[in-house]
Formats: sequence, C-alpha cells, structure tokens
Amino acid sequence: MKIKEVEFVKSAVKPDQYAEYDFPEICFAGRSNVGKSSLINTLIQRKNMVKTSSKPGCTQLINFFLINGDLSFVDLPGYGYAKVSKKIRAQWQPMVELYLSKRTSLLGLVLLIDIRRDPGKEELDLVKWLESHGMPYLIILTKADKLSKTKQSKRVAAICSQLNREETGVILFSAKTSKGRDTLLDEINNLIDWQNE
Ligand SMILES: Nc1nc2c(ncn2[C@@H]2O[C@H](COP(=O)(O)OP(=O)(O)O)[C@@H](O)[C@H]2O)c(=O)[nH]1
Ligand SMILES: [Mg+2]
Repeated sequence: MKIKEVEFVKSAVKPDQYAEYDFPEICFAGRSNVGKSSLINTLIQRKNMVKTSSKPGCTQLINFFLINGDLSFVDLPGYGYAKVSKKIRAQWQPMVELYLSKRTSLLGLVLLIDIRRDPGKEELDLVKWLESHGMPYLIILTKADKLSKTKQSKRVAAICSQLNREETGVILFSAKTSKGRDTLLDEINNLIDWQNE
C-alpha cells in the first residue's frame, strides 16, 4: 500500500462526533508514551501529522485520519499514564469500549506494546475483549531499536508467552529506523482484503 494523501478529519469523544464516513477503519491503541504517534507518523511518512510528545497522557480524544481518500486511521487515546488524574483514567475504558463496539466500519485494532515492558493489565484486558468480540488485532512491539538483536529475541519470547501467542504473531517496530513499517502495512492490507472477500 502506498500512502499518498493524509487528511486529519476530526477529534471525537462520543459516537455522534465520530467521522461520518464509513470507509474501512484501522485503530491504534497503546499505553501513553509507547510510541503510537510516532508509529502512525512513520506509517504515513509525515513528520508531525500526529502530535508526538515527550509529555505523555494529554490526549484523551479519538482522532480520525483519512488516508488516500478511502481508508481511515484512528488514533485512540493512550492509557495508563500515572500522572493522569483518576477521573481521566476512569474515562478511558468506557470511551474506547464504546468506540470499539459501536464503530461498524472498524476492521481491526493495532495494539502497541513497548518491547522493553511486560504487557500490563490494560493490554491483557484489551486482548481479552478483542478475542471475545472476534475483533481482529495486530500486536506491535515498539522501540525495537532500543535493544540489541539478542535482547529483542528474549523480549519477544517473554511477551509472547505472557500473551499466549506464537512468536511469529508479533511485529517488531521502530519509528527511528522504520523497521516493521512494510510488514505492518502488508498486514493492514490483509485486513482490508479479508473484509472484501
Ligand atoms: N528510540 C525510539 N524512540 C521512540 C520510538 N517511537 C517513539 N519514540 C519516542 O518515545 C516518546 C513517545 O513517543 P510518542 O510517539 O509521542 O508516544 P505516544 O504517547 O504513544 O503517542 C517520544 O520521545 C518519541 O521520540 C522508536 O521507535 N524508537
Ligand atoms: Mg500520542
């Protein structure tokens, strides 16, 4: 897939504010600071279309982007940042679950996990939700460039065993080197083709 055109469409909190189109949609989720904005910017090859920040936890909005006029990317708010107030944290789960269950054009979710961290309760809960609702998802291990090849393999083994997943079922990613970009785009293409079948 070639990404030629990217348009920021809107931000939303509740369903009546979601983008009105029904193009096939892929959403991106992960803990604050996991590298979600950087990953989306790498995919769309824009430096700063999606705000990257070293001050995590500010975005509590669902952001809609239109790709090539016929594909939608959605940046979900990050979760789990300790400094965010309890109130904001309590809003995350219902807001995201509402989006995941209401959005009929949604094809799948891309879940980002920092390769250096073990999956937390949020990730395990989200995976459980996705499995029980039959929602396709991809697991991306971010910031792979921060580890040597040997350490990468060890972390893949550890994370996959905790997620009960085969080691081939995750994609190593780096926004710094673009590692994993083509694989992720291929997988997104597969989700689109699969839906068209
Ligand atoms: N070394 C490295 N740093 C990254 C990578 N992706 C993101 N970062 C850094 O991690 C921090 C958080 O990134 P950001 O994309 O804003 O995370 P978000 O909160 O999940 O959207 C920033 O300082 C980024 O520069 C990566 O692949 N490699
Ligand atoms: Mg972000």
